[in-house]
Amino acid sequence: MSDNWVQVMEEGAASYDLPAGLTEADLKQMYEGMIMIRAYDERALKLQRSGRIGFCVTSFGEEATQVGTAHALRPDDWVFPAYRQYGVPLYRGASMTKMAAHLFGNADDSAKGRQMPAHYTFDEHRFVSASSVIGSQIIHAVGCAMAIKYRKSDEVAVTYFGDGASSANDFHSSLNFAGVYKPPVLFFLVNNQYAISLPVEKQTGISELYKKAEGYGVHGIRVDGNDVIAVYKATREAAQRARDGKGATLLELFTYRVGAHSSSDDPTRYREKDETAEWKEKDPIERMKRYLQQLNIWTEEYEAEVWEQCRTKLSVAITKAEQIGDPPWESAFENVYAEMPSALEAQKQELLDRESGLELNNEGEFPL
Ligand SMILES: Cc1ncc(C[n+]2csc(CCOP(=O)(O)OP(=O)(O)O)c2C)c(N)n1
Repeated sequence: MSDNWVQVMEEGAASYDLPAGLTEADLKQMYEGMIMIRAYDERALKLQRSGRIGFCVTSFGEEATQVGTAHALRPDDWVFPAYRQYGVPLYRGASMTKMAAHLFGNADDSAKGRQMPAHYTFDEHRFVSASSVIGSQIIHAVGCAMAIKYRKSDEVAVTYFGDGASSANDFHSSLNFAGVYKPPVLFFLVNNQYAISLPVEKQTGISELYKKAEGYGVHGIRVDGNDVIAVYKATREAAQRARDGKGATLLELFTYRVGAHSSSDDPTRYREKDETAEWKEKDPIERMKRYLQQLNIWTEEYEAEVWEQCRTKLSVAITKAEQIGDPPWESAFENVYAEMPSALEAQKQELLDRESGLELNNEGEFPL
């Protein structure tokens, strides 16, 4: 394996010195964080399959890429995610009620029901609205990092995107810019080996994606993305480099998308069961569990309690979110102008007037 490969935990259960600064409490926190994401995904998928929400995205098997990075960052670092990193605000302590509000797109949703479901945004956690336009968030992160640099602050901006996005124009422009100006930005290339149904080898000519960094003068490393401690260690070092003014790092977090692309996808139509089964064996949560067992800080009771707490938290938040109801129509007019232009004010008034005496019809007239 090349010098650029970062792994801490062996897939079995070997013993290693913990990276500097990590305590047993940190290990447990990361373990519990991964279980929270797993429980969240299981519940979201059930809600979608039972018709209570319209759509969701899951990240089965990719929990370590979110928790390992989040644990290494500071709360004031800026996050520009794709749609599969909701585990990061969860880990930063986002309210579960707000998370659930977004699943339902209800009046309490921070995006007010205007974003796609599963595209969370949290101002208070510096978690910028998730981008569905593949790769567009990479440029935003570089812009944010330039602002940090101009202000001579020591925050970092980080962005997450997939293997598919590493073939998008925005990826190349961003890396080029970062190579020249050296802003404090981390590029988390989450290589889960698929862009929906397209396997990585069919969409890019290079198999080790971190090598794309070198062409732009950016430092690149490959990390075992199912090893939460390795992800933490690599992120911490890259963030320190960025804070020290040494510029960007591209971290290829090598993992596998065990679940479907989204609730609208059926991966059995384009990949072999054996392949998925093989990666299930490399489950990041199981791997961490073996590590905790080896350190004698894991018990059956602890495990059961963590799951119970996560599921209860979810149940409470979902019950509440389901009762809240849709955002009011007039909220669609908010948050664009500080002072609403008169033409828009008139449209808003017209909509409200019509709503009051309106019988809904199905003949194509707004509102349907
Ligand atoms: C610019 C753009 N092109 C195409 C799409 C359709 N699309 C949605 S998800 C996706 C695959 C992205 O794959 P990857 O970047 O590897 O991320 P992953 O979903 O595997 O996490 C595509 C092509 C889109 N949303 N935006």
